Amino acid sequence: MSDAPILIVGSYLSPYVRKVLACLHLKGVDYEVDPIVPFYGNDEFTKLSPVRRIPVLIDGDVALCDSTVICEYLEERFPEPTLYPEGSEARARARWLEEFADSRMGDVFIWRYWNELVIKRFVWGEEPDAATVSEALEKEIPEILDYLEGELPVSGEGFFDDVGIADVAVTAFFRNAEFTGFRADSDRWPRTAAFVERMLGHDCFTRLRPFEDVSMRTPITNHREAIAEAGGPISKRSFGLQTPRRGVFKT
Ligand SMILES: N[C@@H](CCC(=O)N[C@@H](CS)C(=O)NCC(=O)O)C(=O)O
Repeated sequence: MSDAPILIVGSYLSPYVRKVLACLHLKGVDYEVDPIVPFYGNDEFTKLSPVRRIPVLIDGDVALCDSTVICEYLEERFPEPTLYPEGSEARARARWLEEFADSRMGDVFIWRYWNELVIKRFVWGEEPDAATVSEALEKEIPEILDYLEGELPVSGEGFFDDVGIADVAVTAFFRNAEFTGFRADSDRWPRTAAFVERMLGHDCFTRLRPFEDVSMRTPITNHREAIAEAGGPISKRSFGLQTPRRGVFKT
């Protein structure tokens, strides 16, 4: 196994990258980041990530795509502290909550809401579609929050005894929501609102905030320099280009 630090390829603004970086922090593992927005990936990036999605992990000769695959690899490579609760039933439930976050929250928070308000404007120079944004805000996001409210045990507490994969995977999407001005209403979803507030205040997320903030206010092609200047662990190696191209999923 190589001694070089683990490299994570992907922007600090991606909830899937955030999930992986938070897990690396929970495990106390050092890493470097190549903070590319996926649409700006070069041909080498396509070889690593055939669907041109971030995050990608490079650990010596190992290269992996998909945040779930990466977090499971991290769990096996660095078993302590574990990201999963004890017992097969609880572990299966944690995996389901992670899957719900990655798929349904990803579809709504990122591909419906964030895509309209941020990606369309800042990557492609297009205007958002107001109907898609209001459907996300009025119907799709509330349905997700109703579900989470029913799954969280008590106001402010996490899904299991210790902070782990389910808490991290779910919370990662609320940081993107925060950037667009959305917060869960604490009267309507008290458990979820308190959980998100507590989790976003956890070290594993707060340490990422300065680099996320810099990424939000800097033109995409200058992210790497701006984050390095803010003290981020930026890699020498980059898989980025100066111009975007559409990914496989045609957003
Ligand atoms: N299931 C994947 C989803 C990753 C994903 O959708 N990443 C987004 C960034 S937030 C991406 O790379 N999108 C580019 C595209 O789909 O073209 C994971 O868990 O890593």
